[in-house]
Amino acid sequence: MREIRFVSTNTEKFREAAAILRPHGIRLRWVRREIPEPQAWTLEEVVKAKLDAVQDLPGPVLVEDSGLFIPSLKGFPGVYSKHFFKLWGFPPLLELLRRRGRHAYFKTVAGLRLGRRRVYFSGVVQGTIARRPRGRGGFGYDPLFIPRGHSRSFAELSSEEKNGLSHRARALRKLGRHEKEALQVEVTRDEMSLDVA
Ligand code: ITT
Repeated sequence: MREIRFVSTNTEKFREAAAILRPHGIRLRWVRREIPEPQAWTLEEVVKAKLDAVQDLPGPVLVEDSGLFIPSLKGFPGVYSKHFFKLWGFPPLLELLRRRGRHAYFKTVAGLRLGRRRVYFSGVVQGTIARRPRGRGGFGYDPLFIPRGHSRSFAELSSEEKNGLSHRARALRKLGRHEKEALQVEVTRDEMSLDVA
């Protein structure tokens, strides 16, 4: 098992990420650290700033930033999802959406630092905003989000079901595949150098 440090303040996020990456042979070690998020227009910019802030940590380090984007609100709360949720919760969103389109998507951008190299992976899941919060599972905006092709919200799905189709899972599975390929290249290189030796 390969070990990667995962820096976040969010326990649920860590739990999901750990479960998603375990089948890829990656064990996440949680580093609970609050990283001030810069005012930015994109999740990518936030993730780059987060990686800049964890340079003191040794070994491979993973950070991610996620947001709920609602096109009829010009993408809001998007990159501001965290602050909006903390300050206001669901009511103003539901009020704003009374006469607007309810299409929404969740997006995750994950950034992995490997020595001096950085790699980024993103994942998106499309869906709609429920008329009222539904379900007790998950966290954050989960009770509001109904993934496309389903009738239940993320908070009404089991954690296995959410991890089967979530934005986070889509981003982190790409990372898992990338790491596996990178490892294969390393092994092949070692075998080649053994042949040559
Ligand atoms: P970090 O310390 O890792 O930044 P965080 O909870 O602040 O943890 P984000 O900034 O990525 O994480 O999250 C932005 C907001 O979106 C925040 O309110 C989360 O609760 C919410 N969120 C993130 N992922 C979610 C998910 O899978 N389901 C529901 N809400 C989610």
